[in-house]
Amino acid sequence: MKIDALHMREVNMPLAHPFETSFGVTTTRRILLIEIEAAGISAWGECVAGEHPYFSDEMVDTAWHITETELAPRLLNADVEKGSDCPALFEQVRGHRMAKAAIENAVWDLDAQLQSVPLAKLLGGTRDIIPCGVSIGIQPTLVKQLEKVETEVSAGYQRIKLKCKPGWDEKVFEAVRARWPDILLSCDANSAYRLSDADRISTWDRFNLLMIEQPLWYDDFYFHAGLQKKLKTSICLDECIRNRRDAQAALELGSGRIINIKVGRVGGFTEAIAVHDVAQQHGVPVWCGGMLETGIGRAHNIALSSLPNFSLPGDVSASKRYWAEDIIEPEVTVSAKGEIVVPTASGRGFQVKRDRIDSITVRRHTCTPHH
Ligand code: OSB
Ligand code: MG
Repeated sequence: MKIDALHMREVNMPLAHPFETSFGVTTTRRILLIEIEAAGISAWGECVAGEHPYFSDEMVDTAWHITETELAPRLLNADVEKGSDCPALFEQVRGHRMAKAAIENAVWDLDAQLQSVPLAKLLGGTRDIIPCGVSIGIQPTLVKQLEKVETEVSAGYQRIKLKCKPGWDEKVFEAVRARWPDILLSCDANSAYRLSDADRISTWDRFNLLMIEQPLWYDDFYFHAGLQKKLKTSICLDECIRNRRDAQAALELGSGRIINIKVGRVGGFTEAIAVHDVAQQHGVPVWCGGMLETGIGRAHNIALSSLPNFSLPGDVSASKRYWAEDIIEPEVTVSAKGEIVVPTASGRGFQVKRDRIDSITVRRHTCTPHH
């Protein structure tokens, strides 16, 4: 495929509600979007790097720099046929997986459109509908936290995940379980605990959580194995799984029994599918994580979630939970049963609202091939 241009743009979008995790509060998202133009078609990718290097070592500005100076030139001066050609093209550049993923995913989107197949099918998806959960941020008060859970349980979401940190954990789980003894409930610590907390964490078995997500250091899966041995509750790995080798090593070590796959965190759809396959070979279920994406990243997450081993509800929820107005149409909606229908139209299956994107764009840059 001959790529005519790669357009980078940064959009700024205020979240409908601030989102607090153990590493900080987000009120407005700064998001790098990638648009690839080829054969008169326009394909999109979203970079999930955050405003600060707090979740991972990437952030919007490093992704912008690496995209402009390293990745876009490699893409534009190569002859890629499909998304899975991208990892080899970008191999010389170490790390920067979220920046790489945004481009690779746009190439998959392009390929799906050129072949007139749904992106989900191109990725190997088999599900027509996907089960959805929500990730609820840390709230200012316990009363507000319970109100949020009430809202999402009533909306039909199939799994509730509570963000937690030392000082905002047991009392919250206790209160939520007292009111909803039977819901599928999990927590996500985003690396806020240390080995000295292990005994206390092991008492959380009494809350019957589906999983405890990334309790220890963001770059560790060795010490997580020791913690998992002390728990009845499954550990779910997020931050520490960067690629299929990490997944294999972590599962061989017994570091967790569930993996959260974020396509940006592992560097693109090719690696995300590989992690999915490794987990499946180990009999370990996966689910699709979220990074407060716009509709473009969300559409890609829906397509990925249609793969067979995405058997647990993901953090893929409705557009309106995040944005007053999304940048795609139709917006992503979730049924009263907590399900999203996987689109059957060609490509990502959601139209991009270009006027809306233009109106929130704060910087742009176009890269073209050398002649
Ligand atoms: O750890 O899953 C996480 C958001 C930003 C950074 C990290 C995480 C999250 C979420 C939100 O949990 C998931 C969503 O997009 O709804
Ligand atoms: Mg997480």
